Amino acid sequence: MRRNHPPATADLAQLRARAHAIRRTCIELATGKGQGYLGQALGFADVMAALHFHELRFDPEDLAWEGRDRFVLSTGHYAILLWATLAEAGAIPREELATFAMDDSRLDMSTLDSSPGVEVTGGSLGHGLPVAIGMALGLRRAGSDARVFCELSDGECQEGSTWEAAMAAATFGLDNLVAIVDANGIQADGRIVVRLEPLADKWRAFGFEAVEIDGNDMAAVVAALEGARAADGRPKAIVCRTLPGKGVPRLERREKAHFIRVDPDEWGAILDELEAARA
Ligand SMILES: Cc1ncc(C[n+]2csc(CCOP(=O)(O)OP(=O)(O)O)c2C)c(N)n1
Repeated sequence: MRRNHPPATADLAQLRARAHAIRRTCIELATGKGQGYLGQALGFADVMAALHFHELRFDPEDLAWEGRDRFVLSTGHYAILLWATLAEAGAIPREELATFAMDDSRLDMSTLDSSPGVEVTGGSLGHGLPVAIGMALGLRRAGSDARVFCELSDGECQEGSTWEAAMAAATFGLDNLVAIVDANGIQADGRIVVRLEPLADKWRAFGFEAVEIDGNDMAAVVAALEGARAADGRPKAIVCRTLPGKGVPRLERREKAHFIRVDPDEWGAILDELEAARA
């Protein structure tokens, strides 16, 4: 049985509207807390919208449904984006968003194993892909046709564990695995410090079928996800170039966008800019 089966053709306007709503929720969550990992959330929102509302097979009413595709959010600090996406899908009640980052909330600043929709916690970077490979292998051995989508960051592409895992994925011929890299060009303290380029070629050299796209171009994101469906014995990688702060001009211009703190009265202007930029 397939629940939430992806539609045959993508409605790009609808997916863009989803991405906008997700961005809006991210800003509202950060506003409530007064700070947050908002830059990368806004940058990766288009990919999350396309993934959850076009590609991923899952049941918003039963996130633990066994036949689901697995989504591994390797960067646990992107949690705000996952909560916003799952709320948009109806998998998290909107009222619960008010508990964001509070003591005992399921919706923390980073993912917890008790959080909804979290396959594996991602606070310690560099572990998402290795775990995703175990999942993909396990699913295949169990005879499941479910796939595994693993988000990871360009910062994590500086970690050896990522490349060890990549080698294993190719060795096992895991064509049920899609690595989605958020190549946003930043890490904790500003620009990426270790040279990663040519990033897509590196994935190819490790045995992946890799494409590089503008991760803020909805048509390109959808095409890349659809292109990654081929059951050709090769794991897939989608390198998404994204813009931190996307959709809010004053945040797009920020040099340091890893963790956003603004004056309390600036949050309203940030939301206004999001709406104005879309109009
Ligand atoms: C193994 C590990 N080392 C360091 C950290 C601390 N840390 C948290 S976020 C972050 C930035 C990493 O950059 P990237 O993953 O590219 O994320 P982005 O800046 O795009 O959010 C770091 C170093 C961590 N969480 N885990």
